[in-house]
Amino acid sequence: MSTAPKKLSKVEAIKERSNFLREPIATEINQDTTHFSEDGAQILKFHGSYQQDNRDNRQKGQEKDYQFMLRTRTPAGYVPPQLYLTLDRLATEYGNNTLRATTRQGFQLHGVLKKNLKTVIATIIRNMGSTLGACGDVNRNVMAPPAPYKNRPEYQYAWEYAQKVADLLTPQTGAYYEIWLDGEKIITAEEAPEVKAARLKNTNGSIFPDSPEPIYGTNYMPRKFKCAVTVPGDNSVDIYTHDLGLVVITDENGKLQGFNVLAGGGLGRTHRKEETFPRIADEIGYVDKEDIFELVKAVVATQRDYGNRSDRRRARLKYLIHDWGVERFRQKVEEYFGKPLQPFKPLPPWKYKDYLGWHDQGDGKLFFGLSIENGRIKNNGHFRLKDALREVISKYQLPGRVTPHQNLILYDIQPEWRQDIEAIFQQHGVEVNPDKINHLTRYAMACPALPTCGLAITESERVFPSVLARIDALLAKLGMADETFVIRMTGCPNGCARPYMAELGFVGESPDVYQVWLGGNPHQTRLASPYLDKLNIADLESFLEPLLVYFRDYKQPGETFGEFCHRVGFDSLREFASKYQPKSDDSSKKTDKKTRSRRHEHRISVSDFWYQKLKAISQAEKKPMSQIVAAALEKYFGGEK
Ligand code: SRM
Ligand code: SF4
Repeated sequence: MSTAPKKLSKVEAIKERSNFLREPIATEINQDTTHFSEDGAQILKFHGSYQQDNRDNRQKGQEKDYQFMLRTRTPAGYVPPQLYLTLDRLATEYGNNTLRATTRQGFQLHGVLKKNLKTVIATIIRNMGSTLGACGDVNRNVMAPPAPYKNRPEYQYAWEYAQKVADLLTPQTGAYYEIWLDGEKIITAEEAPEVKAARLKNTNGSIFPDSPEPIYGTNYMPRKFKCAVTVPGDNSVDIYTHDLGLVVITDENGKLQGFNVLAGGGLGRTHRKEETFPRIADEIGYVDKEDIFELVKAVVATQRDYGNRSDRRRARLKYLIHDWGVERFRQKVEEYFGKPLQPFKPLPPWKYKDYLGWHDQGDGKLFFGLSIENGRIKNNGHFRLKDALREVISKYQLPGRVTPHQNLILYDIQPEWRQDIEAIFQQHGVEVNPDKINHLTRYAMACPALPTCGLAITESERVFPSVLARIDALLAKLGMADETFVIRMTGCPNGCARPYMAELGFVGESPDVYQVWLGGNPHQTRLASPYLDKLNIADLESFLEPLLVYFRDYKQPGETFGEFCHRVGFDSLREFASKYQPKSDDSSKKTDKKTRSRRHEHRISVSDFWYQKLKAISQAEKKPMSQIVAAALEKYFGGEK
């Protein structure tokens, strides 16, 4: 068997020759071109920007309609008012006039031209923001529950440590400020001294002491790396999907003791490549609070030094843990950590929380969670969410927290402002009552996909509202209008809207065709499984109806759709579906007439005389009126259609 070292991937060489993320973008940004070279586009990611093109405008033989997406690095979703208002303005002046709240609590701005990139990034930095490390092979935005409870110390710790972990793992190269601010260094907040010290402390090779990048070294990480910090019981962050998950552990007086550690979650996969798969994180152990930065460094160093640098499809930490097993992984982490990890502490059950609507934040002020469909902040006809948010945030100077569910929480609101804030949203056609938001939409997410995402195979965000409306209509037809479950869609198998944790997940397979994943649960603690490889979205109703009827008729009290699918198993679902005969009484008895799908029906009017006649025949012959009309028309036209 050959033991020759595997060839490194192309991106490894690009990183190595970039001189710590400087070239070629430092040169190419000054060139009068519409886009960067391939090397430039790769390095640009580390600076928080993706080179994209508007795929709706692609034309054979013509240059692509190049544009750039910018992503903010906003630990725990924190967006001060100054930053929000800046992003809002930049989106209008230089972008596509929308902002997008992401599934990792950041904001994205789409449609920026290369010639404006420097202005846009510099303006973000000058207004309390950063895009450094929002993309690329480094630690990504660190997540934490967005709820601003001032009287619950564990939530404050989660925010504090999300920020500190983000600071610890921020790239240290001077490239960012050199390129975008011509060398001027602007820091919004000073780093905690313990973070600075930890970055320089070497335990058994955990850092490169002489490198400008002590934690990452010349080659950075083999792949993106994702962290979240949460509190016991709060799974608003989808804790099992992160490379590294930390759970704040406090004593009975609310004082921080330490952190439970999970590792090895991740969702990206590739169709027809069985060696790639979504995976949920394992419980690794517990560390005292004094040791938390050493632990983070030890996990990062393990992935940095042993992660796969040859095959980017298999380079995430989840594959290292899968291949090694948890025990071997823990031992390697302990080597860099310098001592054994303590046993994982017991935790209460996880709950998914969306924090929509009005809440007391515990210090006399309020916070307000606003639902944003697919995270897209825009103006569209009478619906003027972008204008409304700008007005509310600038009038009251409200800080915000983007949620992991593409929504936005505004906080530090005086109770007497509430009425006016609601009025502003209502005047702009924005619903403020979460109970009035469609129940499927409230818990659903879709990724951006077309036209901006270069990896999209199918539509996602653009078709999702109509897909949800069709499922809603089907539920109503089946007498299940109150049924709610978590539905997520992505335009490819990378899993950006975390569809593999949903109760019903759609994953783009080929144009108009989606893989269907079933069996996740409402609190996102279990991975779903692939149920169907190819569903043409046109067949959505005929595919779902048998599954929903089976669920309706055989579910246990309180059971949700995902839990039901998991309990009965896919064989049983398939058997039921194969024997299923749609019953006409499903539509007559249980249909909500207003929402029934009428895709193949048209209305005509008849005079009252004919209507009464039809009604009498219908009652006498016990046939629907439509059938009698159809028979009469058939006779009149002699069978031609
Ligand atoms: Fe993602 C790549 C959008 C969260 C897994 N993701 C992309 C790119 C940049 C496409 C590209 O590489 O050219 C997408 C840009 C689309 C566009 O036009 O805006 C993109 N990802 C997003 C966002 C905006 C989706 C959203 O609906 O909000 C999320 C931005 C988060 C942020 O603020 O940082 C986003 N991406 C995720 C998540 C969810 C999460 O992190 O909680 C995942 C699955 C979790 C995971 O990483 O395992 C995710 N994105 C990927 C992958 C697959 C990674 C893998 O391990 O295989 C890619 C492709 C890649 O990295 O090669 C990808
Ligand atoms: Fe693009 Fe795929 Fe992510 Fe959707 S899931 S944004 S299509 S990479």
